[in-house]
Amino acid sequence: MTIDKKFVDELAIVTSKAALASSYLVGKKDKIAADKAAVDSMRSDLNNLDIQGQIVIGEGELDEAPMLYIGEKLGTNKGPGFDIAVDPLDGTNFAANNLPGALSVIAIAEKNNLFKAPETYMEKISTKVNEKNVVDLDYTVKKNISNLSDYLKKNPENLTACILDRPRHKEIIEELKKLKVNLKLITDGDVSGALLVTEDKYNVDIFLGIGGGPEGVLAAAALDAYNCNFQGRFLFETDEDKLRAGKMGIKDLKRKYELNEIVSGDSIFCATGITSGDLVSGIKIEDDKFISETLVTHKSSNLKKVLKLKQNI
Ligand code: VTB
Repeated sequence: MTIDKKFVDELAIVTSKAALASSYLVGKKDKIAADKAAVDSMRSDLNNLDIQGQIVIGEGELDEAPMLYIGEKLGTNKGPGFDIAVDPLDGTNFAANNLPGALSVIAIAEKNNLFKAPETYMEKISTKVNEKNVVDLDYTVKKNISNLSDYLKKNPENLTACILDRPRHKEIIEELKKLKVNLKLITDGDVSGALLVTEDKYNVDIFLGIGGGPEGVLAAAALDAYNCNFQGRFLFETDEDKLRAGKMGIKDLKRKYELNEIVSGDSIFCATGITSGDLVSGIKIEDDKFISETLVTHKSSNLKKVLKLKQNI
């Protein structure tokens, strides 16, 4: 089964309108308000689609998030059944502080084809090399860089690694520096970071490190359409995390997941720019219209493009 292509346009409109809603709060130093605007818009628009949707990656669980919580059913209850992953505002700090890279993101797959992940950290790795045993989450940084360098026939000093700039990555960053690999350090927004391996124009060869699990699942959907490699391992640290994981049916808490264990079958991914960033430009308002740019992918039709829309406000 494949997902009808019409949903690409419908979902791009959903993320565009969520991005517009959030764009009014850009630079207002209020992360919560900027997020809420995107959440409210996304929820009401998803509810108007003829789908039987269910949130598998959302704003948290029912007890902590009143809207777009994991398990929430969305749509008119007519039409195909979808698993839905949302990050209505990826990069809340970017939006609050008017910095580049805030996105509104959705991914969908056919029912039971998206990994149901609790909100925890995830150790991740992505590259455009989709060959087994070149880059692997279980290898050392040194081995991954050496393999990647051999495979791409590029010296380590000509490779670039993207990683969240966090104290927890001190050792990885030190090792990359020792290997003379160029760094692209990002302060937030690791959906976008993981996607920088998809095209040569971004000049990123490998994305690695620990970021949000939900962001990992979202990125995996787009990386699948680009035929890139992705592996992730959820990190369940607290007893509460472990309990939640158990409730969600995760038995092996240390398991390394391959991309197609996270997203399988057909999928659609849409990421609209709120502020301009590496992937897409932010919302622009012209008179009573707004212009949005959305990175869209649809696996079965091999669609990967930036969709520019001009819509009435
Ligand atoms: C990343 C990033 C997000 O969280 O997943 C990061 O993509 C990981 O958490 O934009 P820490 O900030 O705790 O390192 C965000 O920064 C915010 O959700």
